[in-house]
Amino acid sequence: MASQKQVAAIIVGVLVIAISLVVVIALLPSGGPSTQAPQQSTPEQPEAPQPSTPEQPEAPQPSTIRINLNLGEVELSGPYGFALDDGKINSPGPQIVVKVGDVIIITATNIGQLPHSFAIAAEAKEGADPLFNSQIGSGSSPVVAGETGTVTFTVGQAGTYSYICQVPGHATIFEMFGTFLVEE
Ligand SMILES: [Cu+2]
Repeated sequence: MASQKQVAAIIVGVLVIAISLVVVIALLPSGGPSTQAPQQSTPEQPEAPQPSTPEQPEAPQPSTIRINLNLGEVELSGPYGFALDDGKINSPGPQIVVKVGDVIIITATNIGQLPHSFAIAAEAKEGADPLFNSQIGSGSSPVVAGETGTVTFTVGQAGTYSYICQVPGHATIFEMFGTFLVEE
């Protein structure tokens, strides 16, 4: 009788230990996924700013540059030149610096008395070909006194160019030009 009770007690003890082990084992894997859950959320957090940071450097690359340029004469007998914003007409005109790929919007107002124009060329010489579709007016159809013209263009190649007035003699005899620098 006593040995049967001992056997029963051992069986109960073994069962209790076995159940305890099952419970412990069941809890251990459940603790595993619970620690994995925050691991999955932390990789998501660095991923979120990563797509936004590549977008930020892309934005400034094609920036839009607005330039207000005045055309006119230093004196009516010459020289002729340009001014940025509401500055004084200078000859040669002020240096303009942009970057490759910039969308350049130039608004040119003739504040002088003679007709003038604007164009970018390889150099300031008579009859120079306008580059990049950058013309405002032309030698044969200039911007007359008091009028305003606008052009939008992009320069695809870095370099040192000239901006000129295409009215015959203005870029050469009357030094109506300036440096147009396009940086990488
Ligand atoms: Cu001119």
